[in-house]
Order: sequence, then structure tokens, then C-alpha cells
Amino acid sequence: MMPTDPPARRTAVTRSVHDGRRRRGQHDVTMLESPLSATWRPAVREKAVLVGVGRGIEESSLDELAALADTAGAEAVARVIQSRSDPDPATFVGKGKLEEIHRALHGEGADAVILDDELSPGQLRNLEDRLGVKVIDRTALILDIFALHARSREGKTQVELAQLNYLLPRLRGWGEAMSRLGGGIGTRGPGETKLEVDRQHIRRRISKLKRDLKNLARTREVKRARRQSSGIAQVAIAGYTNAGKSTLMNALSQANVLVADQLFATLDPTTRRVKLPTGREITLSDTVGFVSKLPHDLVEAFRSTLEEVALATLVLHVADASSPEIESQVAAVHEVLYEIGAGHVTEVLALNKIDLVDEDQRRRIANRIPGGVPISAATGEGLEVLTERLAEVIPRPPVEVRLLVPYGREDLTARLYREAEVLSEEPGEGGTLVWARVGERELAAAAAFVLNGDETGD
Ligand SMILES: Nc1nc2c(ncn2[C@@H]2O[C@H](COP(=O)(O)OP(=O)(O)OP(=O)(O)O)[C@@H](O)[C@H]2O)c(=O)[nH]1
Ligand SMILES: [Mg+2]
Repeated sequence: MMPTDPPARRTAVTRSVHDGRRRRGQHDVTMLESPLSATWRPAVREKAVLVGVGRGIEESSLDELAALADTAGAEAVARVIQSRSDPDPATFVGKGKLEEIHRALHGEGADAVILDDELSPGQLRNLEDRLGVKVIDRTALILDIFALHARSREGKTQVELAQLNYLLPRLRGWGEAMSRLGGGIGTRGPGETKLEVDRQHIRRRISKLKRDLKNLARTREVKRARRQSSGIAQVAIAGYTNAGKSTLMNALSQANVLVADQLFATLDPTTRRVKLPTGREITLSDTVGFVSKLPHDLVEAFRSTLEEVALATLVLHVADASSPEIESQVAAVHEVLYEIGAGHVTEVLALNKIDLVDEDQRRRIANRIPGGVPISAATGEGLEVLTERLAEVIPRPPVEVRLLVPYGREDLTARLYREAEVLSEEPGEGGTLVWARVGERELAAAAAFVLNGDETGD
């Protein structure tokens, strides 16, 4: 593995977590430069051989890995697959396949191998030793994309934490890494001692990142509590990466979230208010996408971001109807939702990119995935049906009341439209007669204007 120059982006995470302002007693933050900056970073546009193992695997099974590699800046120049149910415990692929990978590497002039699964530290090491090139597993690849795309301080901290947790058991000492060269000059020196120092350094950094994340989560909790106390339903957009979540977010709200034909374009959460056809307001949040075999370290590190989904009133699950893998993608999303404790949250499923799907296929999808709302976030098709569905499914406020809102208190009516559900409105004596379903909070605010049964005249 060739170490590359420390990337500039790393400096950002060494700043204090409090708006970059240094606080007393926090001088350690500058000292703890990320150890990752001294380790692997794939160079730009590397050539890589993709390798997949699994029962009944086909070359097309590696399409997603190729897209991930592309997003990370590597070009997939060859694919090697091996159909077997259990990977080899020592080298992941069997001996014969090692030969084939070797040939592909040399034939294509590739300098890296990318595997479609997470490997054990031992498997990674063995493969690297046998193949003599950099070996990257699916987890490292996804972590790398996250590192490239993280923008906010919290996002960067989360990614670094995941990377370090991944790196720690896989760290190799100088002596070991150099033994391939046959020892001698350049291999003598601190060796294992250096490795232990590195490990300690990483452990310290991990504790620091965890502390930072706790602080950042607190800020998020305050914001969330404020949103929750507003009584406005919170809809979390979730779905497979590249399904069109951000495009839908932009189409439904006036947000300006980055849309890109890239995996994991969005990492940082964005929240906007949106008005449903009923007049009721909701908040809509767009956040990180999911992928099958989402690395556990990432789920752990992103837990606080992902918890937003678990606390939402509703999950708006966006699936890519144009993908031949839609069913397994929907299943992968459900798995992650379950893992982050959001399995119980009501879901509305949107079958996006329907503009790319012909009639036959639409019927097939409708049969296989019943209950989905076909939409195109790009053309706007189906968005009305979708928002109507959202309005139906969002729990209705519990109490039905009749109010006489005096003239001059239109603010109250406006609030009922936003936060409760207005069933009807008509002119009355000295004000407006409003029939609404309200929650406790709105009921308290409007209590003075609630009419008793006999006052309503019916
Ligand atoms: N044809 C078509 N393309 C769409 C539609 N919705 C999104 N796209 C395209 O799909 C790609 C991904 O869209 P995004 O909105 O960035 O997807 P995302 O789910 O936010 O992806 P990540 O943030 O990377 O997880 C972009 O190239 C969009 O232009 C649609 O309804 N129809
Ligand atoms: Mg996005």
C-alpha cells in the first residue's frame, strides 16, 4: 500500500466542534491530526479489477460495485466472479481464482482489486501479499465515498470515526508491510513499536471523535425537540442511494439539495417545510441513502443522523422503479430501517423514475410491489397522488372541535390549517365558524373559542 499525501480536507475535522471557536481546555484538538491522513487514499482514476463471490453470481452482479468504484474515482477494467456459497477463509477466493485475478491485473495494467464484500483483516492481508497490489473491500470503498462527500462537520466526524474503526484491526506495521521487499535497508527500525504507537493514537482519536459527535448530537436534539413541539408531522425521506430522494425533496419543497448521478451524493441532512394539499404543513427531511451490505461501522457512526428516521412520523421510502434490482433494493432499505430502530414507523413507498419504465414493466412492478405510488420526481408525474397519500396516512389530530374564531384572529385559523386539520370554514356571527381536528397544543391555544354543542345551533 502506498501512502499518499495527507488530503487537505482532513484539516477541517481537527477544528473545535464549537463553530470553530477554540475553547479553553480544548487545545488537544489541534494536536490530534487524523492518523488517516498518513494512510491509504486511492489516487485519482485508478484501474481496478472487480471481484465477487457468491452462489449463482453473474458478471452483472458487480454493476453496483462498478458504480461505487466509479464514484470513488476508480475505473473497473475487468470483472472476476466465483460462484461458491462460502468464501475461502484465508484468501476469500479460491486458489484458481487468484490466478485469474493475477492475469486480469497484468492483462489490464490494473493497480487495485476491489471486492464486493467486507473481508476479514487476515483475508485482506493475505490477498495483498499474494497479489502484490492494493486490495480494497466493499466497506473500504463505501467509506471512501463517504469521506469524499462529507461536507458538514458532523458528517466528516461520523465518516472519520467509521474509517478509524475499520482501520484499527487492519493496521499493518512497518516491518510487516516491508517484508515483501525482503527486509534489509528501509525495513529496520521501530516496526511493531511504531504500530502500537499508531494504534494508541487512533484509539485516542476515536474517543475524541465520539465525544465530538455526542456534542453535535445534542445540538441536533434541541432542533428536533423544537420541531416536535411544533406539532408538525415529520416526514423522513429514506431509500436506496441514487433512487432520487434529493430530486423528490427539491420537487416537493423549494429546497436546493444537490442532485447527482452518483452514489451517496447526499450525506448531510436537510429539512424543509412543505404544505400538503389539505393545507397542513409537514417537515420533509432528506438524508443519506442506503445500500445493500451497508457497512456496520457506518451505521454505527451515523446512528444519530439515522435516528432522525426512527423518530419521524412517517418514512417516505423512495425506490428506483427503473432499476432491475428494485425488489432487493427495497428489501435492503427495510433491513437498514429495521437496524436503526425505524422498522415500526409507517411507510409510504414511492416508485420513482417511472418516466423510464414502460407499461409492461409498470404492471409487473405494481404486482410485485403492491401499494407503491408511481412517481417521477423529474417530470412531476404522480406527485399529487403522493402528497394526497401522505396527507391520508399522517396521523390525524385526535379531537374534533367547532370554533368561532373572532375577526382579527386569522392567525389562529392559519395555525389550524398548518398544524391541525381544518374540515370546514364558514362565516359566522362576529367571526368565522371553523370545524377542525386538533391536537392538544392547538386545543389549548384555541380553547377560548371552542363552541359547546348548543351554541353551534345544531
Ligand atoms: N429519469 C429520471 N431520473 C431521475 C428521477 N429522479 C431522480 N433522477 C436522477 O437520478 C439521479 C439521482 O438522483 P438524486 O436525487 O441525487 O438521488 P438520491 O436518492 O438523492 O441519491 P444519493 O443522495 O446519492 O443517495 C440523478 O441523476 C437524477 O437526475 C426521475 O424521476 N426520473
Ligand atoms: Mg441525495
